[in-house]
Amino acid sequence: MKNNAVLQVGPLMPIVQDSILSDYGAVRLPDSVRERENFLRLNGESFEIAVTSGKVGVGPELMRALPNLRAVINFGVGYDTTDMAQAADRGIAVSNTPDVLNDCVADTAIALYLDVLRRISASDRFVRRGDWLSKGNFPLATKASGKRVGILGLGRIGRVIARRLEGFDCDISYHSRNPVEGVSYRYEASPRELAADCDVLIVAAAGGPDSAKLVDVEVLNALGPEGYLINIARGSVVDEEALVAALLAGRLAGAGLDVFADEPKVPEDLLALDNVVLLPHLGSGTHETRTAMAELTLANLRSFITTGSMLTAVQL
Ligand code: 8YV
Repeated sequence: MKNNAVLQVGPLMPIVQDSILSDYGAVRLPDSVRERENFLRLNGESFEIAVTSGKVGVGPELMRALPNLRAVINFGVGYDTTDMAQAADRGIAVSNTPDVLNDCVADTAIALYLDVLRRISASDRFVRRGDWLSKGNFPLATKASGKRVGILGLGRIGRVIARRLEGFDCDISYHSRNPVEGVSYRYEASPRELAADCDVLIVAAAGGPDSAKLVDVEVLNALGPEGYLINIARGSVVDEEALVAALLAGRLAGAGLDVFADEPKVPEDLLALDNVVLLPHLGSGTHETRTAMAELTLANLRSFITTGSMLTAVQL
């Protein structure tokens, strides 16, 4: 590998950033659009490897400006911000950080599930406002145990969520592109059928063009005014406008959202709703898991540089 062949795209955890700088002399892509254009015109040809995060990725234009790119090393399991079609066309390898975050993302889904149904955050606000003193008892919530839960996307994370929900005696169904072998959960043929047959719909499908707005107005209507939506996957999987409209009109009982269509922007209308729990995309955000993700990111980089292959390459 030549000098200056590793490009850092976007902010990374300090341990990743420090290590790619000290071990491989990585250069950081400027953040400002003008500086970036100039930088890429002068240096674009020298980079063979981009290290990035799921939040930023290597989009179509940047990828085109890196004609000798051979690998994208992605911090995060989701790689929907990277132009996978172009990567496949050009034979650019892409790695991600699967499995090490399953527990924490699944825990986040369960936290949202319990919070939205039992109204934990809303009741915390109730106590802080002094309403317990002035208004008396907090209104009754919805039982969380024993519910019918539909999981959209029974992949690595979806399966861990399902396992956790077994402990709550839930009746679990799912929809994925294909039925998953070796699971006892009920398969539903479409997102709409899944939504029609459950009390709580949990979105755990990967983002990207194939899953864009999979949860649309029809799916939300099928979930109905007694139904709850939880999304720990990507904002793009849900038609956010339709979701906000359904919540405002009472056509949905509530929602727990860790992800949004245009992060870090959250639709203004949601801020005033007490039946919605809003998290700042923290699914994998624990010291333990982020450290494991950082280690896997660096291991993929090391492996690509020394052997030409990655430990956890994405199938192109
Ligand atoms: C990360 C995530 O916060 O792994 C993912 O796909 O969404 C989160 O774990 C994010 O990707 C880090 O950039």
